[in-house]
Amino acid sequence: LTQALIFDVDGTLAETEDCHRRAFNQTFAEFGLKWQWDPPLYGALLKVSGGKERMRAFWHRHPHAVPADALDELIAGMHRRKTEIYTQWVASGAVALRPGIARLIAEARAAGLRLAIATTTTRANVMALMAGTGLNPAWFETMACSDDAPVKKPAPLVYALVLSRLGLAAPLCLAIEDSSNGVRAAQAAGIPVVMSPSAFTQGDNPAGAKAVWPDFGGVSLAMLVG
Ligand code: XBP
Ligand code: MG
Repeated sequence: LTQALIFDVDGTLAETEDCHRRAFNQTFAEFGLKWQWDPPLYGALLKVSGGKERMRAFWHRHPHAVPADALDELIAGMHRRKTEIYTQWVASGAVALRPGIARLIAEARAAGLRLAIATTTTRANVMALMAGTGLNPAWFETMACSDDAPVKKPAPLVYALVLSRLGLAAPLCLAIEDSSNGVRAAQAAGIPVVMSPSAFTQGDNPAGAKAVWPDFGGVSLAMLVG
């Protein structure tokens, strides 16, 4: 019997990735770099989870733009600025929750299920998204973010951390994801997982997900945990 729902954030709670993409691009321009990520390129870069890791992966394709010994500091600075831009946008309502998410969270709370967050994004991004979409952070018993789990999805670390904080065995939880990286992370932690691909993860391999839906609008709590 499922006792806890563990939600991914980016792509699952909301279609945040285009906001991330535009925040990266604004940052690159402010830092005087000629990097610009259009949607198809960003879709490919999303295979690397984590903003800092994504920028580093891109640099490996275009190493001439920045000398290697300047890279760590540049990426750290750009990631701080990107987080500033992104949090400002989402806190002021730039993205809405995906269909069905607010209802499922309300139904789960009413049914006494425990709620948690497992994400490879920065904690400040999660707090800003919740502020901008009317989710109360207090509804979530624990939120494991990149700040706590530096080895990112598809590694299971962030999910293992949530399990230990909840004090629950993996089969008593259900993970809710939008991407192949997320499904693989949950599965590697032993947690049953369902998936609804987001705009940027339509082509992702759903292998390992016990159900796949186009969105959560038609998904009842009984379908999730029944
Ligand atoms: C989401 C991500 C995040 C965001 C950027 O993956 O990969 O990196 O794109 O956030 P998931 P940061 O939904 O699987 O958690 O810039 O804060 O890293
Ligand atoms: Mg996601």
